[in-house]
Amino acid sequence: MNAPTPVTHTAELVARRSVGQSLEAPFYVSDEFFDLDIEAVFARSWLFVATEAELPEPGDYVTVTVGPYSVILVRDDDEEVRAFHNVCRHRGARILNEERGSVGNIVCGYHHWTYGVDGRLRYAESQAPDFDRSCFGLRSVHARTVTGLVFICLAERPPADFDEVARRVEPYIAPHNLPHAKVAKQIDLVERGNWKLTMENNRECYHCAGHPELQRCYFPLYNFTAANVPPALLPTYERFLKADADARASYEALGLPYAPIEELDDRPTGFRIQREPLDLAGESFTEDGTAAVKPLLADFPTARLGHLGLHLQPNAWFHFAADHAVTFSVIPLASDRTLVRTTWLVHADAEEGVDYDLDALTRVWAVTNEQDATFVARAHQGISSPAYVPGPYSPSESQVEDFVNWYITRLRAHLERRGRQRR
Ligand code: 3BY
Ligand code: FES
Ligand code: FE
Repeated sequence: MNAPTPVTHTAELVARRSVGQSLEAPFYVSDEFFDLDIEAVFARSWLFVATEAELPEPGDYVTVTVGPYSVILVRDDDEEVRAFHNVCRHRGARILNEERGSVGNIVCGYHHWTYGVDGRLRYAESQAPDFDRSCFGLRSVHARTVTGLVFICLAERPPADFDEVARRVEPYIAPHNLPHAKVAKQIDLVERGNWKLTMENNRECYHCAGHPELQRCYFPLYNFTAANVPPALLPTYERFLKADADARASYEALGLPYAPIEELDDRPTGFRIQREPLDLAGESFTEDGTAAVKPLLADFPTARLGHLGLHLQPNAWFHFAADHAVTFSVIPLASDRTLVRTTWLVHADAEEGVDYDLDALTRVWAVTNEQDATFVARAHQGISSPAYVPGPYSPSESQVEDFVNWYITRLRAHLERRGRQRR
């Protein structure tokens, strides 16, 4: 009989991680790493959690669960998006128990302590005369909006580099006019796999043959170069080069930023942004590449401007086309379960059934997500087998490696910090 597998401590697995290949199994399947990921990554990074279009009016709220945390995002009376811990300052009850809604005040259902949408405690019945309400406001969470996208950070001191990242991506995203968008559809998909498998899968197109619908409008060449493009895709690559040259000329003429910025692995808020052409009609993520929505969401004179792609560490990616935007937010639920929340945004004036057909708008990414969920589940199942050993990344998977390097750097920094605090 084989000797039982020795239990290896998380810190040792982090320390011995070898570059150029996928992580060892416990990173994906163990509860210890799930807890460490929440503590070291999700409780410390800026997280993309919602779009401003989900909270159009004062009092509108969305609750977000991140590991043991529950956070209320709410639009206050000054129309700012604020975030608070969803924990009553009386005896701790979770206050808002729906995923979203609209409130005048935030009222705890237990003993009815009543908070304003600014977090201040406004009313607490039958207290002693010297009770000071001003000491018991909701605990706030850092929240920021960047051109219509809502981010939170659970850390007391959030990573300082976010200002710079926001400043650099804003000129790319601003023309897409997200502050004038409405939500056309949101789909929550629970993938049966670890959140890192969801993110890794997003960072490569080595698997894109598994996306027949997406491949029609999206050049499945992500991170391939002339040297390693799959032979079957050579005609597509030729078409891409031509479309790319045309697209660049249009971007230049319109003054649209398009050059890739790629800083994925060595900063707390890793990001990558680039504007690129789409295939076929070149306008949108639809079967034939034509725009699915009129009026356009972006301030563009034509829809034929491809898409702007944004990748953010740790938990998001985005595709902005002329007629709509799609946002993807990834939230770990358990070591083997991950929420992928996809939101389609269209111009607030666009009327469903008149200006767009919801199925035509959402079909490509909805089926692509389902296909990706299958890949993620298969990866998780295979990695759960005792027979799994880490395997090598190919050149077109370099951004998977960037993601994993970024992740390991975050864990190492966290473990060092924890070690220093204990000494
Ligand atoms: O969502 C993305 O960014 C794409 C989709 C296919 C592969 N990935 C790079
Ligand atoms: Fe909220 Fe008592 S726990 S009012
Ligand atoms: Fe995919």
